[in-house]
Amino acid sequence: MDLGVGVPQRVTAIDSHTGGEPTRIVIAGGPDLGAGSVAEKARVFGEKHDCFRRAVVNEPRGSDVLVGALLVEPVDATCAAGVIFFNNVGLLGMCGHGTIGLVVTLAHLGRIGVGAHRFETTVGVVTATLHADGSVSVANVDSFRKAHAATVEVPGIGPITGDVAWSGNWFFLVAEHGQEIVHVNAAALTGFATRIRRAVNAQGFPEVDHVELYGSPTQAGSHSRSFVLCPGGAYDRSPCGTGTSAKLACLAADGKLAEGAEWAQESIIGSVFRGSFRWVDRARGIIAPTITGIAYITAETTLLLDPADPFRWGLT
Ligand code: PYC
Repeated sequence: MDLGVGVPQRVTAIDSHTGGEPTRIVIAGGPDLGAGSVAEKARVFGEKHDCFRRAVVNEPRGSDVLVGALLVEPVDATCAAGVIFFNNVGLLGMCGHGTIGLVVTLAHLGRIGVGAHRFETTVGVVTATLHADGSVSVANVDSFRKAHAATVEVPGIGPITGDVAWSGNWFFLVAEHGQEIVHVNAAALTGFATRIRRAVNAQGFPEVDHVELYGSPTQAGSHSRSFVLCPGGAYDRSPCGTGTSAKLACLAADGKLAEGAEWAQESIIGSVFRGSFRWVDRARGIIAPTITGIAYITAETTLLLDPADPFRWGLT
């Protein structure tokens, strides 16, 4: 129906989910971010095209849990693509579940096949391998623990002790929290972790944007189960690729997991990522983590941004 009020901008995207956590990959119709590295393009995206981010992942087209990814030209010619990850409140450095979704999306489009592929992200190059069984292993950026057993005073909760780690995003990882890591508790866990993050940010670690509460697994063969609070207040339905990488960095630093040994991390809904690490610099506690998971395509879609729609750029 042509109401004669203007031509909608068309944005082509592929939706997938990785262990229950959704990703929307924009493959055409995104803004021109100029030349430069993916980090430079991400800066332009954040400064000049934040409305596009909102339009793709926020309501009414998306939701708080949706992670978006914009395919861009890499400057590194060895890379299959450049990718900028984003969510309901801003840009993400790296995204493990999103990279698994990216690989499955590019395979679905016939652009890549089984084998190893390099991707330029905002925080460095990662290598993702599509296996013949459809699973994907992501060799994430170098990861490390920045602070061990940091205690913060959380108003209404009391002292909480955790580790701060980098794995493409910043995490505060907590073992002693007294919470049951079960899906029916998601709302309470979200509130609990949000209060912890506020205290962590105010008390020495302003960079932390993800909080990971972990505990005992519920499935045979798993080593841990976790709840991960994401920057915009949603919780990760997957075990979180960068969150599992951060966990591996802490296990490595504590000598609790040997180089090359497998770690199976369950999410709050029971999906599992398998991880392992290789030492990059043992003396400085820097590891190269690899995370394996599987993603499924859920939609091939064209988003329409109608100039007449007062909410075409999404809700803030
Ligand atoms: O898998 O790394 C991840 C991730 C980050 C935020 C949501 N998922």
